[in-house]
Amino acid sequence: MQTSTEVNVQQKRLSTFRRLAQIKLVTRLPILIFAGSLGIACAGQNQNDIDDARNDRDRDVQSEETGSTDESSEALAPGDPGAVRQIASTNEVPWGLAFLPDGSALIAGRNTYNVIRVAPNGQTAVVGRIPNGGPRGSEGGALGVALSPNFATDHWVYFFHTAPNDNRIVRIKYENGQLVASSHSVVLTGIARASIHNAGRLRFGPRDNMLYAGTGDANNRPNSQNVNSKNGKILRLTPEGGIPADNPFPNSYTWAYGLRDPQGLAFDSQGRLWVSEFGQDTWDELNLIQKGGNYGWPTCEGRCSTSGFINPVQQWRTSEASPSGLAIVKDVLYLASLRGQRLWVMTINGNTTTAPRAFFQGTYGRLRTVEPAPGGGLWLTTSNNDGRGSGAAAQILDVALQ
Ligand SMILES: [Ca+2]
Repeated sequence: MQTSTEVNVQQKRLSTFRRLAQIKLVTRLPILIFAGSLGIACAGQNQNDIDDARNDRDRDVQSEETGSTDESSEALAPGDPGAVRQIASTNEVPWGLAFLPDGSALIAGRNTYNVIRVAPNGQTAVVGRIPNGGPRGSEGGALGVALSPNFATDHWVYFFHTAPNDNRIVRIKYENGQLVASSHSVVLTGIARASIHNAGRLRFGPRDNMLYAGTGDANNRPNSQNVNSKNGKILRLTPEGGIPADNPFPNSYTWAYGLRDPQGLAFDSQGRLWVSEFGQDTWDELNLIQKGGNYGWPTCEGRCSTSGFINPVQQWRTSEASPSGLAIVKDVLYLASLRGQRLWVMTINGNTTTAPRAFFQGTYGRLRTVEPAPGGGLWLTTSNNDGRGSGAAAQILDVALQ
């Protein structure tokens, strides 16, 4: 734990802009609780990596990339982010985040394979560790987290993680405030692992109770167009790890393909799946997923006119997005951006969205995960300690919505 005094000392080390933002934050807080520092330092970084590392490579030109507008100083509309409260900070690198019925969240520590529970009052505890974690490279590790749709009775928590020889999905029961190590069971193996492009987000479909997983191309582009590869895909599987009978390709987990590194998945009020897509050097994407759809990678990055490919609904210069988490609340989409260091907000309108607007640009740094919170707002995690940012401890923020 840190006192408010210690917190303020830390804040004096921040840039002027960021310091002002933090002081504004503190004044909104009746209680500011910082959680324990439980993580370990990031593993060595491969500066040749493409995705997250673009932040490093292009930082010197980022100040010139001001094509978007920070809307936070303008009049707020319904669904816009409002007041921000810091719940906790941690030396873990938060990735997946799933809410428990009591309103606290289970968070995967990417680098340590620890699973931490964070309560809305900032109380934090390690509740277990994902076994069989492998050397994670730059972007692998403990990634997605999702609760079983029947969690109240079956207690299963699903994890997407890097293992020694693959990426895989496992499930572990969470009972009496702890992961039950003996319950660990493997759901799906054989997703190729790599230093980069591991994707990793997990979601259960709200209408079919099937498990959807975003997988990266594992830095091997042909994977994405091969429907029999588990990589570069949206996979759809039963909660036990089987292939659903109504999947679009025979004997395949593939639900959609032609993807590069889809780190964000979210379902809208119609049960449609939206996916954020980490592009290479030019365009990041927001895609509306169709069963069996081909989203174009590696032939296309961003919109193109190639027959048979489904174009993105929105696209961004990679300097302004490089997206990871995606959340939907009342059919407003929230896209967390790493290199772009902002939260993109847009409202679903039929098969498209309103023009994306940027919030928090430069205020909190790299944003990894955004999740709808039980109270109607969002929880948002920062990722400045993932080896690509300033090194500052990760923040877990509660964001009120208008
Ligand atoms: Ca695409």
